[in-house]
Amino acid sequence: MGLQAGALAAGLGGAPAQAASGFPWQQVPGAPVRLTGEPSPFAPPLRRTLLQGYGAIAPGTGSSWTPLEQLRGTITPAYLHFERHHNGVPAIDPAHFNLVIHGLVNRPLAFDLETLHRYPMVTRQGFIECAGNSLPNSFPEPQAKPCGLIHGLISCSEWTGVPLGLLLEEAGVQAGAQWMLAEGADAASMSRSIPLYPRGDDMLLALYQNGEPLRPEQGYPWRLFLPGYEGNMNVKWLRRLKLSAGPTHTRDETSRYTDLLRDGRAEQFTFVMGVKSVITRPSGGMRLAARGFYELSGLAWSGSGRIACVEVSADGGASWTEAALQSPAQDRSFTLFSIPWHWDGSPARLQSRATDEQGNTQPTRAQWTQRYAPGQRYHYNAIQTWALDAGGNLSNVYA
Ligand SMILES: Nc1nc2c(c(=O)[nH]1)N[C@H]1C(S)=C(S)[C@@H](COP(=O)(O)O)O[C@H]1N2
Ligand SMILES: [Mo]
Repeated sequence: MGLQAGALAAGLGGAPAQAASGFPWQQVPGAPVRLTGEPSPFAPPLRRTLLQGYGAIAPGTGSSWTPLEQLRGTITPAYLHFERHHNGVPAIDPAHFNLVIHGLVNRPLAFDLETLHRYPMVTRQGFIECAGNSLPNSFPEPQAKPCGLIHGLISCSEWTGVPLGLLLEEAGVQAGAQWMLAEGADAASMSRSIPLYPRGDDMLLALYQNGEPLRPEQGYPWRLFLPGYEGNMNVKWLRRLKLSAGPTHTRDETSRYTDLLRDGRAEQFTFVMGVKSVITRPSGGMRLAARGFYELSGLAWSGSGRIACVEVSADGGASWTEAALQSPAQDRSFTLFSIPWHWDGSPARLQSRATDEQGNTQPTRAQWTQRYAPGQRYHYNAIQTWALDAGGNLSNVYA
């Protein structure tokens, strides 16, 4: 499906006069330096889209979705990182806040911000994805939504913080402790049980996101960052970790996030997010102005490791071609892929299919729905199909 771009720019035409005289901005000094940067007023404004399921009754309970199709890169700017709050964003002053580690430990400890800053920190890139991401595609009928409103409950950042293992070691984890309860200091007291093994070494108490202190909506002054694990476990505004022998079975992990299977059983504790990819450009709601050259590009990620390969299809999965990975594939992070394509003006069905280094491959929608009971909403990672009609319009369809 490869093709050279060639001759997409306009010819010089009436422009020679300008080429000689220059642009008006070259005639006067530019604006002064300023304390903080802002996007250009001439660039299209970038916004998250809000979903507030309970309306004015509980405006803090809901989500905001990252406009994936308007961004291009592996790092989500902090002001566009998706949000998911179960009862609003608390305004925490770290002067009156600490993190307690207790339960099955030799020495219960409390850490404040100043103390935490004395510990060595590590930096790593990684995504956070809500278990409910892509949920609109689990509905029986395809929703006419843009990419970011289907798949935008994921964002990827560079996180910096204290390895949790250091703090746990200091408290002295007792032999019988296999799990810990993590509780947030928000009005939801959001709580999850987290196994200490086998991934304990990866866990981070994150204090910085993309180089700046966490923003309130991302958990200021600190949050858990558990690479590859479902978003909900990345507890924000963390107030305590209680070491325990087994899981606590909190409301947040029994009322939600379990997966109902076809045979009537339910799977609990699906921690690792599946392998997934989506073509962000072009995608649903966009329009191709003319036939000819296009670059199909998008994002791939997996909770199990690095992305090994992304294939793209323009015929609804009948044939596949391997896309180029545009960024070094990082462990449990966004990976960019792209592939050149020539649109001949006929209807097409654009798909991408990611495979990770563990050999996990994205299922088709039929495979995914066959595994789960009707009404299953969480952990949707099936292949996305964008239908392109002869008029150049793209929309979300089920293949
Ligand atoms: N304390 C607390 N932690 C929380 C939540 C919450 O409501 N309260 N939401 C969880 C959910 S469901 C997700 S998907 C992620 C979202 O993180 P973000 O808002 O930084 O994108 O945070 C998790 N941590
Ligand atoms: Mo979530």
